[in-house]
Amino acid sequence: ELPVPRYQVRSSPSSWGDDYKTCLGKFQSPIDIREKDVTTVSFTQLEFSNVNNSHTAYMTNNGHTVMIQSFDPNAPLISGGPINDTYVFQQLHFHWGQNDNLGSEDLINNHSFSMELHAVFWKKDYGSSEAALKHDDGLTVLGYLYQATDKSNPVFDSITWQIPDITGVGSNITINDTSVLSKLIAPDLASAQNYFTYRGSLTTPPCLEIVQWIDFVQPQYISHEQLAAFRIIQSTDGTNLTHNFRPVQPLDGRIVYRNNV
Ligand code: SG7
Ligand code: ZN
Repeated sequence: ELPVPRYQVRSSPSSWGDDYKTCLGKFQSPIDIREKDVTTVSFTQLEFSNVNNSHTAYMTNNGHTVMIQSFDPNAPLISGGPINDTYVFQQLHFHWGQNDNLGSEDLINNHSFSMELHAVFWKKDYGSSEAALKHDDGLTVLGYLYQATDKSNPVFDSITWQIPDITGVGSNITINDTSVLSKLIAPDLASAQNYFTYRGSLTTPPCLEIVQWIDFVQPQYISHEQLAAFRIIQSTDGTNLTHNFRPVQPLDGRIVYRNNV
């Protein structure tokens, strides 16, 4: 079991390092990606498989985010791009803010987006998501930035109306749309190759430095109302989880790459 992060004042991200020394390390996430400082590299094609199959997906309030999982043996896979091996989909989840002007974890040119989706994949060779956590190339996380707008995004039709059913910590439901994973994580072919990538960490304790981050450059959109639905879930301490993003961490000399498209 991983520890539960708290974003309220009493145990805010700035004090995670008291109990988890790794949270003070030199490969922490999120970061501010400065476009003028990135290094452009030509990676091989980032490939997705099994992503467009139908998947029965479950949505859970785990006390720190809304998480969507599938226990399907044909889980989505990724390979290529900055990663050398095959990585297996584990879960996706969201980070949001108290208002639409903030909420994303990674920033681009110091700009916050309104929400960020993280799709977590573990290295297949390690046999399980738990075992992968023990290796410095254990995880790849795909990051998708969302900007709040007036227009609602049909991708969230099967999600936001059911969030009122999972306000309690630990509650979960089945999503009534077997293509929800594909809609959320399979970007169109052109956007899929347009990304930043860097070495970093989990953004919650224990902040393990085992993640190859791949952040898509093209922002997605979500309506103000759809986004507001996320802020009603309860957090572990019983208050509303109004925000759950970690502030940016020092780059400490790391290089951020951009795929040459
Ligand atoms: C989320 O962020 C959770 C965690 C996740 C953590 O709050 O979804 O996942 C589970 C299974 O509770 O931790 C190991 C892991 O995926 C950190 O993930 S993140 O770095 O992508 N934000
Ligand atoms: Zn995350």
